[in-house]
Amino acid sequence: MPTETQLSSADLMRLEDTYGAHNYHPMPVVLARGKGCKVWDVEGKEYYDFLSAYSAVNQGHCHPRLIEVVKRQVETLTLTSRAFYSNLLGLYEEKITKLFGFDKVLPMNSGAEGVETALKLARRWGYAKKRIPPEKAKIVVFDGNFHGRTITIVSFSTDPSSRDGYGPYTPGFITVPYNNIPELEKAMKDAQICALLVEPIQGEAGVMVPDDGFLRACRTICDKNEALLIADEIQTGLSRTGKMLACDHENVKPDMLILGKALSGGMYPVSAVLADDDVMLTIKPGEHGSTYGGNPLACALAMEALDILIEDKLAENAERMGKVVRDGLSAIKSPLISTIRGKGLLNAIVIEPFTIKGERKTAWDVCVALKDAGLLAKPTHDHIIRLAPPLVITEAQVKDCLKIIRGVIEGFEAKRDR
Ligand code: IF1
Repeated sequence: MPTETQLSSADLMRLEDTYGAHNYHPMPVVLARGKGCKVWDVEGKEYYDFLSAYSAVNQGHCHPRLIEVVKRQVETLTLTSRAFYSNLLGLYEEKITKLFGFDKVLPMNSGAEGVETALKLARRWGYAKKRIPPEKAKIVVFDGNFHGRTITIVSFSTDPSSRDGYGPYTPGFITVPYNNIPELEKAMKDAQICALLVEPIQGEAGVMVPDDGFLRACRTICDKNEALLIADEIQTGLSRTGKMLACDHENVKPDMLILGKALSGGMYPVSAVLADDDVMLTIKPGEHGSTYGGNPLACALAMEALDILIEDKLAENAERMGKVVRDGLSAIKSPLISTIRGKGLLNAIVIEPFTIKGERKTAWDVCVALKDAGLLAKPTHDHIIRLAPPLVITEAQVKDCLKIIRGVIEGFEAKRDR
């Protein structure tokens, strides 16, 4: 049996295809190493990572400070379960609640678990505090949403590829068009609504940036209708959009804040739901939890990951470098790029479908060409390419990446059918 180092990318892709579930269609690249904004494949080819594991490695791949924390903690104490107290959980809880301005935090693992936790808290609050009749609580969500892949979460997805074939579905969700305040205003009047769940920018939908004032309007409408505003900042949070939270662009304070992904800097699944006592204490001991939730390794990592964001001023860098990215993309002036949008270092380009020798080309083909040119990105839907490098990227690296993108776009421009 060849050793790991002797297996080629092709060998390893074949292994995944033979022995792994086919629940993904990855780009044809096999990564073996990462550092900062760079990753290397099995053959040693170097790439810029412009996906950042969907904003989980905001601090950059294998950040030295996070490696140190893992090394130290993994030899000390990794998991106690919540049957016992641990020496790091209280310190982490104090740090994160003071940082984001909430009374308490409920620590979980994956983002989806964080979202499920927030949905449970919202319903509990609806019954305990808003006096919604039992089993009648409703939660408003937006079309185009992506909040994870559990059955309850896909129950309110409007994306057939996420939702179809998983029924029967969890009831109690109302969908309104994203970025549509009049429709939201109407829907929220229902007295049985306990909460509104919103992504400040819809990542998976294609980096859909709502109008200025949209989040502020969500806040106002929730206040007017005695409903909780839940912000899913799993992808937009933790400096990605140029502020610590995307909600900060409009000075909006949600009633519940959900974090994940970069909360551990790409080292380990760590998520969190933050809320004030009025909401958080509606769940009593033994009524919710998770084996790994708030474990010492997760706490140590999350505290360091938050410090890195602040001390390395990654939100400020994301703001500055995001402008360089969008200006550079606008300067490419190709009919292949119909739209450029985003905030901070969460950006996307929309590719106009085109043909070469009569063969239809999509964003996937552009991403394969970008890969061959040394930049990794992945399309969301057929025609949108998300561009989200680690927030540690330098201006020189951004300029380097813009050159790569320009070269690929101009290459297709020269070959496409007129
Ligand atoms: C996959 C998408 C992005 C999220 C928001 C909750 C979660 C996510 C706003 C759930 C997770 C991930 C899931 C991952 C790919 C990626 C993704 F393409 F699926 F939709 F980023 F846009 N809220 N997003 O973005 O967090 O349970 O995954 O930790 O499923 O392939 P999770």
